[in-house]
Amino acid sequence: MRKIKKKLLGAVTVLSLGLLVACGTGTDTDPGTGGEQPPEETATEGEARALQVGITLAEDSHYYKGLEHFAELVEEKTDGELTVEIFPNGSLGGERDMVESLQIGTLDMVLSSTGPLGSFVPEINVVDLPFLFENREHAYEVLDGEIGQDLLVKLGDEGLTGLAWWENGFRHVTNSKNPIETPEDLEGLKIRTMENNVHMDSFNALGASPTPMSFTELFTALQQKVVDGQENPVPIISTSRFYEVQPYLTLTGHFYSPAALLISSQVFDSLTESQQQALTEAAIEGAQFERDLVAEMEKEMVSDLKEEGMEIIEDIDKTAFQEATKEVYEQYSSEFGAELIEQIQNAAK
Ligand code: EAX
Repeated sequence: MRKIKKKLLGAVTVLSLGLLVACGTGTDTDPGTGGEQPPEETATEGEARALQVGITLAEDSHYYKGLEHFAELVEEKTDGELTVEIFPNGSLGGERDMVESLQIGTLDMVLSSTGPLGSFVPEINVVDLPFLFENREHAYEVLDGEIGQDLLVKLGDEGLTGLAWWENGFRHVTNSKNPIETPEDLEGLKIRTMENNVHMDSFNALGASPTPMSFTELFTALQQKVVDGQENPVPIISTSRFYEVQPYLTLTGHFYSPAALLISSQVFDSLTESQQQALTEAAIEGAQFERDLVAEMEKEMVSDLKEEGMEIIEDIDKTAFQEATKEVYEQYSSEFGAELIEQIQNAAK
């Protein structure tokens, strides 16, 4: 509880800290580049600095635990020059809001799903195509390889520095109406999706009525039956307690859901080169840790959800869902390039 209070207090000061960050850039001096700054402003190295990172998920989530590990790595690698403070539960806004805060420099970092990222870099949506990745290793191959790294670089044009790809895992459908075994069972159901065109078009193709909204509004929307269902990976269904308001879960695994660890480019550029390197290394090592954690949580939490009373439909014919979403590939192949989509599909080992 004390921790929560501290974090809320932190959230109140984050705006002013953000302003400090915005005003405080330019104090970093690289001895090799010009040396125009007056000597009294050259003190970034050795000065402690806290980086705030916002997430929509709860304190027992894979995001939070992964970021705790990341924070330790950052502190270690920078000898305490940089520390990381985590703001969970959407206390700093939804993912889209937080990404915008990074652009203007009022928030340092966010760990965000690809949900809203296509509004900033449309090409990123290619990884959101339904049934694109055969398994998580396939996704890592693509995201950690040239394709995924190019997508992170593209964020640079938007004032965002992509440090590494983390993950949420494969997404599954829950709802309060009826057990879903075939696409027909989704017919007419109002399913909350992320604010993501590919996701919305996929649920349209499945016959559902997709309703995009921020994660921060989702629990209440489910509880008040504004929507019938939603889709998320098992660790999120569990740690966000969706089982309290959603009796049915079908393991559709229809999208793989990556997460990008982003830092405001204004903030990143104000750090020393060694701090930048430490952050990047910690982000990549943190990704490994967080992905392992997701795998572990997925294994344990399916039975936890059963114990919480959810009816879990595990054995479905996925090809029916795959067939139904084929049109989304046709729709997007000119936008993303049929070749790129094929390249991603062929990366499966
Ligand atoms: O990044 O909005 C969602 O459903 C996401 O899975 C969540 O915010 C994690």
